[in-house]
Amino acid sequence: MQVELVEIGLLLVALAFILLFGLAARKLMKGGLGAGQSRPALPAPSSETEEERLLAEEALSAGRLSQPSPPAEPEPGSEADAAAPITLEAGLKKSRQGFMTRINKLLFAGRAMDAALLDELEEILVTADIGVRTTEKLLADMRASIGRKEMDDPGAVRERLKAAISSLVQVPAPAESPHESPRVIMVIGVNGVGKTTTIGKLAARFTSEGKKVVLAAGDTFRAAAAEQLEIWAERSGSRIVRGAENGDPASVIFEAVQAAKREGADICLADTAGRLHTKVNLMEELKKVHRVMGKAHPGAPHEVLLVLDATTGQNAITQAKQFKEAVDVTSLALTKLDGTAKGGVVVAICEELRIPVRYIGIGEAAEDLRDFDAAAFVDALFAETDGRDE
Ligand SMILES: Nc1nc2c(ncn2[C@@H]2O[C@H](COP(=O)(O)OP(=O)(O)OP(=O)(O)O)[C@@H](O)[C@H]2O)c(=O)[nH]1
Ligand SMILES: [Mg+2]
Repeated sequence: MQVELVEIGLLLVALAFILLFGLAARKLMKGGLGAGQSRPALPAPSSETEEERLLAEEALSAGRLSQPSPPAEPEPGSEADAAAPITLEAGLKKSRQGFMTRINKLLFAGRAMDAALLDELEEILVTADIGVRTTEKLLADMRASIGRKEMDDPGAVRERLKAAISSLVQVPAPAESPHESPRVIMVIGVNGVGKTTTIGKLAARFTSEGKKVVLAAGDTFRAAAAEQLEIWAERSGSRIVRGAENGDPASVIFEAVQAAKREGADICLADTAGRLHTKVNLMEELKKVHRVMGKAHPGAPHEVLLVLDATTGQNAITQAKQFKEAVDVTSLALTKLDGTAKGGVVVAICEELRIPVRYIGIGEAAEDLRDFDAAAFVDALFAETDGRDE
């Protein structure tokens, strides 16, 4: 009896084994994987039917579907959307919220366009860093151009204000004088305004246009400064010329301009240490750097780009005036406009300094440096966002 039970047990084990073996063999024949094997995950099944898939395969092999379909537009607010370059309208959101929203509320409140309302308008413009002088000029321009009937139409007053601001921010840039390559651009400004970042962004732009760029690490004051520039050089594929820490900035820049010349570069961007516009000795050093560049390459620097931080408001104007006394500032870059509600400072800068704003910074990434286009800037400032700014 015991022997019989053992025989039945063995028989059952053998049957189970045969069954398992059969199942495994079937799976293998269908293309399944054996133990220990791995294979990349298969694409998720699409919703297409077998017939549609065959038709698509046929079309592909016939060359009819050779172009991949364009990537879908990112969902607003999605991760992919966040990676997209910021638009000018988005970059100026804080300024719109800061003063355009207030202006709209004032103009469209159904009040009479009387002296009291104009006083309030004046106050909003002054606090948006347009400044007292520029605001007075703006309002005078508006009053001179607006008709009596238009005065009662808030939409018309808004348009007049937009036109008056537009005409103030148009500062024509002088034509570039012809010169031998490389074009040397000296970048100056007080501490932390965004000089090195602006150079990095410009280097990225120029190299993407196929230009050969040399960066001069003229900020020998801080070791981290050259390292920061080195990162931008790597990122943009530019060459960098560095000197010793605490070395003479003029000699590093001289060497860089000569290297750029020797190597047939198109552009040489020279970084300088941040300096307070009130420090006489530092402004003297800037004059020396400027002179030395001309010795390395006649006509250099071809452009002196003063970087101003928009968040510093009216102080930016004082800085510009003092830098201009030391060296001939030819153009301005206005950074961090994305971080201020007082973008009105652009209007004051254009009106008071009459130096062309060439670039504006609306973020920290390489693509967040934009050419300053007066019309596009005013359009973005006055953009009607249907409550999106609220
Ligand atoms: N949000 C924003 N940040 C900016 C912009 N431009 C520069 N920055 C940031 O401002 C900070 C200072 O920038 P830097 O380029 O180091 O300034 P710098 O003028 O070279 O500073 P120093 O060399 O110390 O005088 C960095 O954190 C930058 O990322 C801009 O347009 N928008
Ligand atoms: Mg710097």
